Amino acid sequence: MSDTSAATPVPTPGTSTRQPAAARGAAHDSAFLRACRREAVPHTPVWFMRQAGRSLPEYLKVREGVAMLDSCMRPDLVKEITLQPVRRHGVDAAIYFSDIVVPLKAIGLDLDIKPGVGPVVADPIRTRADLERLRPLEPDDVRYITEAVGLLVDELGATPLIGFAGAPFTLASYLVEGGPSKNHERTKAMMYGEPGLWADLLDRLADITAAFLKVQIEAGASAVQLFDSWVGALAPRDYRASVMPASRKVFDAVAGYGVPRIHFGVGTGELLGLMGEAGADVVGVDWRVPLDEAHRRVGPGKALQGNLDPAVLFAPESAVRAKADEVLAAAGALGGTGHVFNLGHGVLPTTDPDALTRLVAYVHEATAR
Ligand code: 1CP
Repeated sequence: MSDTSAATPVPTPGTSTRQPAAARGAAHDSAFLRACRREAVPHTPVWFMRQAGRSLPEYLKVREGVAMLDSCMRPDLVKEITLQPVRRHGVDAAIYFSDIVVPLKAIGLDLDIKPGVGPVVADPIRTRADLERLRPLEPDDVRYITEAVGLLVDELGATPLIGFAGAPFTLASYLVEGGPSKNHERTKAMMYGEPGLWADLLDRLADITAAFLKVQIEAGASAVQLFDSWVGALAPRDYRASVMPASRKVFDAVAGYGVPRIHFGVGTGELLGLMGEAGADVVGVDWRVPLDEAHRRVGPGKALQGNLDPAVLFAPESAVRAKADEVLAAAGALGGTGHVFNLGHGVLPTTDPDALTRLVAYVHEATAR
């Protein structure tokens, strides 16, 4: 069900009166948004998950002495870090610099992002009483995001800005486990053992996630991506019964804005059809399933994003080009549009940034029409 009130966003008092839809207008005809809408494109658009951050020396420099979560709350830094890969690589879209745990921090949870580890939660969410700590997210909790998105949209002009959030399952995994997890034991124990509590947890996270995406869209983001990075740990039956309702709630909540909604996870070959069904306009595919097969699994009417193996960037340039050609050839199954070139997961931290720049130029050149 779509939230119809979402169609007429009300500017937050005290912020710019610029209409977000108008701000987005400059990017409307960009190759990226056209591909998401499956319209004809001048070339296949390219961006990279985790294009900002770790792999860039200029990122490491501006982050010196600033903790990860603190950097997410400083609009000046967010703007600079988001723009760095756009300037350097000439990618077709910017991804807003933040993290999937930012909305959880914003509602007051005691969590941190530990260098070399990832998000760590001081008191994990494991009981019904713990749910009370997951209060709704209000736009005022994340004013710095409204401000930073506004700064970015002004600066980016015709380059679209992608907003993002973590999906309920992936957020729940961090909250229940207390940090990164390989097997998601406690998360699955709750899902199978206390289905009522699990459903309520995911429902609260869906509301928080939807509110977080709305803030970014209302401030001017041109597209949104829902990262369900770890949902590939589930079988389709469990995904459909225990996760899809919450992810669908998020997609439905932002449907009224008309911005493309991208849905991404890792190891999700068996879930691709369901991830499309959850409400995505664009389905992100990791490197394990070729895009022609992914197209068959997702079905018509949806664009695909992906899917070069991030490790390929460590091979010589001729090999990178050959593997990029394979991705582009498989994307041919989509019929000439509806493909956003990306990696099958985030840029690995030790990737040579020049290899990324060369890849962008190569994809543009190879697909110029
Ligand atoms: O100090 C640092 O530089 C810490 C590294 C780092 C960075 C640069 C973290 C910690 N988060 C981020 C930024 C970030 N996180 C972005 C914006 C940058 C960009 O994409 O260009 C985005 C989109 C995310 C999203 C994110 N955070 C995801 C989903 C994406 C994915 O790769 O699957 C996940 C799972 C997280 C959690 C997280 N945050 C940071 C780390 C190291 C992790 C993963 C830890 C784990 O393995 O569980």
